[in-house]
Amino acid sequence: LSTRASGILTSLGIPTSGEISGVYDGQWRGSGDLMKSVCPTTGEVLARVKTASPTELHDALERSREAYVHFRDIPAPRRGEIIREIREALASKRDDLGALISLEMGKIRTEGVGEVQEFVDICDYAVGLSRMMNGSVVASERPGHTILEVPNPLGVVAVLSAFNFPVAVYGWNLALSMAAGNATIWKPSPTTPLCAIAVTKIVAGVLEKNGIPGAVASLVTGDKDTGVGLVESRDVELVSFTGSEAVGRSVGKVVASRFGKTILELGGNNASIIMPDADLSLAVPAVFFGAVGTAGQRCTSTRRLYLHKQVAPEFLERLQRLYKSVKPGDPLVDGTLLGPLHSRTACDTYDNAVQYLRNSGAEILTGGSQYSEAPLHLGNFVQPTISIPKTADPEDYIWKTETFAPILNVAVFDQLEEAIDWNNRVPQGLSSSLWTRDVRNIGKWVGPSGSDTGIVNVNVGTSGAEIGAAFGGNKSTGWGRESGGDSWKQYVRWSACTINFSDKAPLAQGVNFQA
Ligand code: UN1
Repeated sequence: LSTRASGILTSLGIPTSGEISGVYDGQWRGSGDLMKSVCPTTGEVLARVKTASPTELHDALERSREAYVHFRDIPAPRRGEIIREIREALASKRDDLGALISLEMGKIRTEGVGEVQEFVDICDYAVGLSRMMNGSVVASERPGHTILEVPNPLGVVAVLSAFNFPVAVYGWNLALSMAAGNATIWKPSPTTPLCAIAVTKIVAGVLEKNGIPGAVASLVTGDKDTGVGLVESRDVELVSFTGSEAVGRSVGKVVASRFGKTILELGGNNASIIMPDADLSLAVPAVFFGAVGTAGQRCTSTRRLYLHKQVAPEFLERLQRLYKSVKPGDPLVDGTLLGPLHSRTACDTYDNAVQYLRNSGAEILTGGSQYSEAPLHLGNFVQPTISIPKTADPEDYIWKTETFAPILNVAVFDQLEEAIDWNNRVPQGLSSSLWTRDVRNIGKWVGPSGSDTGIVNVNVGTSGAEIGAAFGGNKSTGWGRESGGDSWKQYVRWSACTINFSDKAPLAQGVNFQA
């Protein structure tokens, strides 16, 4: 192992040789297939991880159920205290864990550290929530009656997370799920097992110290079969899935067929719209970050840019200047803005998308190929690309397809209504952003005839949401919300309790049923 990699692993208590256990439910083990963690920057094999065998998955689910039964009776503010300790433990490892994210996933260091910060933030939020998950008292129509709406713990929550946010998205789910009194079982992306192991070690340390069963936060690394096992299990009340639309569709169906609950965070195909009165000194860098940040591998990445015809030439000129200044490199080196794509497959997807653009007559303004010079040839480096497709028709394949790579497609519009129509006429509905200083445009954009996405920004890019608001999308992005807002309400079971404190037992609606 390179010294760079072994330093990071050691700082997080991960062995630097041999096979690493990728299953935790109070005890570490793993006797299933071996899974490799590969560094996307250098191609170095970072570790071999022992995944969950079918029996181990089954056992982990059983331990999770037992842990839930224990945990649900602990008062929520006490659960909050444990979350606060997890927050402290994560914060003390912020830099090391951030570096591991850069090493294994490929995002640049400041974004890796930012992801840990996002986990810390949601823990803070959940600590507060642990004293505020309020039900309500409803006025009854019957004398001497009271109706309570009571949130109770739900059960076992499975989190199936993606490679692009290997830490934060689990954090959103774990923090709320714990505050709500559930046990959580995590199946991370098969290509980022080390991030999951490092996080689970930190969380497990706090649970063990508090005498809480470790299976309150279980980990089962594995491939598709492990995911299917969780999704099909009747012992899992809620499945929170982040990933592709194709897989999400099947997760949604399977869980619905057993009457389980889902949160689905699937594809994004996010647009920024630039009005003639936009402040370009803010809008250009924001689009640059939205499209090139994380090498275009956020669900919220900017993939479509709609420019008003009055500003289009200047905007593109300024944007291209930023694109040309970007140097690809090791994401762990300070100052690098462009790391690798996460996998070789992603490079192929990028190549195919660029080829399709070329074949269909698009103009490639900048980018369009992989970086092949040493040492970049060892990793999955591709040039951020701006293209002007031949058609602006949102129903065209180019516009309605999410490509998980730094490719930005541009079209020019005349009227805001037209741009909003283009924004909305794709299958996905995660994030969108309008750049203007005119309040009338803002009113339209955020209102009933405005953007139909789950995240609707003004003078803020499509990506980089804070944890305080609910995160999620509409249409083929799936349904459900994570992180802030009312998201916690999905992690509990609601009971409507009508209580009769009186000496009479009247029926609702004045129904008379006397024999
Ligand atoms: C994702 O890409 O799945 O809003 C999550 C953002 C981040 C989270 C993205 N806070 O870009």
